[in-house]
Amino acid sequence: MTRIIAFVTLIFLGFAALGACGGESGEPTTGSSAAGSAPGTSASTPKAEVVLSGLRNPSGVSFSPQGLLTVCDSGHGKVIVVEKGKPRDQITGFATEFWKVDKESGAKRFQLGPLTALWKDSVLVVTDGGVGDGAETLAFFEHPGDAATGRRSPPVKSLEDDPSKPGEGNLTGGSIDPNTGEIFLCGHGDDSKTWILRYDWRAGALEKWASSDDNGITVNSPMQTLVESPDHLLVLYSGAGGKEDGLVVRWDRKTRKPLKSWTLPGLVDPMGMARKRGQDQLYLVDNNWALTEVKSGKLARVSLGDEEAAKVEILPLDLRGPVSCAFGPDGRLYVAQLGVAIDAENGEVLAISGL
Ligand SMILES: [Ca+2]
Ligand SMILES: [Ca+2]
Repeated sequence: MTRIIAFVTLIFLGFAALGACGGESGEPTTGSSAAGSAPGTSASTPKAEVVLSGLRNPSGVSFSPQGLLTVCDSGHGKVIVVEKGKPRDQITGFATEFWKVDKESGAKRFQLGPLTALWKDSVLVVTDGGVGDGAETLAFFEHPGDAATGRRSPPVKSLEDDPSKPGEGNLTGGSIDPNTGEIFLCGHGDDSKTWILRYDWRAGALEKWASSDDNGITVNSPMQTLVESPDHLLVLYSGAGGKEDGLVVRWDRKTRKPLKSWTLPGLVDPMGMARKRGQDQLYLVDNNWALTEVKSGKLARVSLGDEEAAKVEILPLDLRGPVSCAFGPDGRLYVAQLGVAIDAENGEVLAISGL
């Protein structure tokens, strides 16, 4: 289990570290310079534009009902909203923690705070990954302000039959059902179970929705949920860091059982998943996780067919440690990525057109 925990943590860190880039001040900036496009690409190939930089280990990206880009600047412990091209601090003051502290040197790595931020109408729902497993909650905000002002859900504690196991943490990869408001999240606490979590508004509780391990899914590190339909939930697993073992699983929302899974040939550590309205295909970002550096990542167009393996088309685009992605109302794919280094102000969000 220790190995699994380490792995999950690595993946998580990679996710959080994604956004650290930017100006010397550490403040987020926006820019319009073209960046990230592979050389020799034509007008028909994807093009990337930097729309937000200066982030420290960024994490989840999403959009408000009004279409405003919403980003977890995780290492800075805040959530940023971009309106008319200008970033503003929406919620600040979240706790942060370092994922790894070297026992010998004391060196700290991967500063993490909020990992997912989603809107339910005018309420911003944020996970506070910067506290310990078993203490993490959802926080609800009706106005901009300090993290302490948010109403909190109860945390998800450890398994009842073994109090020694950690509670659920690293509440990441959230998605929301636009009709019911249900929120699904990936938990990284009890790795012997690898829970998918659900927030039920009526009950006001975050519950252990389904255990991947109990359902025969041995690949670890769920990183992104995606409400596919009233009947189906997709979950992306990135598996072991640096190993080509990622998986997409379609779950039956009524029975809470997996219906089908697909391997992802050519992808190493996929962490972000989005579907463009009106398209059947998925877009996945591959972080290509490593503990010591931020490696080149990939963007892939993925088709889930009848075969065991998904059809994976790698798109010609240079990414650096991508961790999360979401389509905006303008039809572009917004990708949060770590940038050239973790724990630095060089994380950014790219807007990718031509998909
Ligand atoms: Ca945590
Ligand atoms: Ca992997």
